[in-house]
Amino acid sequence: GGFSELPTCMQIWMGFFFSCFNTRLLINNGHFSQPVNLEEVARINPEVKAGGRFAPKDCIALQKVAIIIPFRNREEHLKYWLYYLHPILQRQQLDYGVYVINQDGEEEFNRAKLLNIGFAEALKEYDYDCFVFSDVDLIPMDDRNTYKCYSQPRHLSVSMDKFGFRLPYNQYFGGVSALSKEQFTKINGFPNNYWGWGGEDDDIYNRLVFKGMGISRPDAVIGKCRMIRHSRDRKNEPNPERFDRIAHTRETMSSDGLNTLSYKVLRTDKYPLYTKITVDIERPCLRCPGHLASLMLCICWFYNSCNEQKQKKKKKKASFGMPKRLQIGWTSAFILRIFFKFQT
Ligand SMILES: [Mn+2]
Repeated sequence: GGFSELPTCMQIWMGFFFSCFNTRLLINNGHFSQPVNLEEVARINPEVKAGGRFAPKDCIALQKVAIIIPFRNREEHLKYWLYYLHPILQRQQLDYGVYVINQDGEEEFNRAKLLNIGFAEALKEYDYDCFVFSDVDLIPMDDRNTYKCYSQPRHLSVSMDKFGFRLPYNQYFGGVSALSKEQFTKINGFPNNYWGWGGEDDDIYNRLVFKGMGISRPDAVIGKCRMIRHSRDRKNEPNPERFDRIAHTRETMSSDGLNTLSYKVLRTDKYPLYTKITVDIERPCLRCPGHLASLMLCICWFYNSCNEQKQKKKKKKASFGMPKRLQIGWTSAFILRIFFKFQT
């Protein structure tokens, strides 16, 4: 028989009962204290292919799911995530791939932009129709919380231990969420301009509402999950602009998102349990000293060339064709630029 004769996958609830029991047991007893050995995890998940790809063998999965994890310096959490999630996702009989999008450099963390990049990069590799966006430190506690897409955008991490197993507020869309390709493109993806902690999830929520969609959620029991405890990361301070930005989603969503996404892939690593894509996410930074100096340089150069033309008309020749004050400005900008280039 050919591939096309395979039946469609059905989730087997009896297996689910035992497995969710297992997962709960492991998480409750372990509390993320025992170190995880990834070679061991790969050994006990032999069906997972290079780059963290899996598809059920004896049936056709209902959806092709890319799991996107925004990432920087959280190797320990990633190990736990892979250890817990690979068995769950296989039991859920998904055709899936795991993409860890690693932000290069020392700029403020930009979760939403990394998620956009994950969407774009995953699609280059395979014809995914569903995208699950997950923080690296969130582990579901119930197998029935399926990492797939629904007719409405799905919020999966609805009762986190961190918030006393409740939703912190009704509009909350952070943690783990799932959007189909259509839902994602309909809202022009996620915002690219949220640097630092907070706000981007509320912006995404606004986008969905403005495009006439509602949020689907599992119930509070199925939606239970644990967050691995951690202190705030360096370079992920609360974003002071976030309240202002959230208030203007309606105006900004069409000009900030998938259609304005720009980044550079620095490297792609195919590990046995995941694909790691390291990206330069190109912060447009006019306030940075280096950029400020470049800007001054540009202005001075323009000034200079304009002046030169004037001088030519007057047929008068001054040194560099510009006034003394500008000469000083130009030179100091040049020195500044070199100084900051070497400093950073
Ligand atoms: Mn966290």
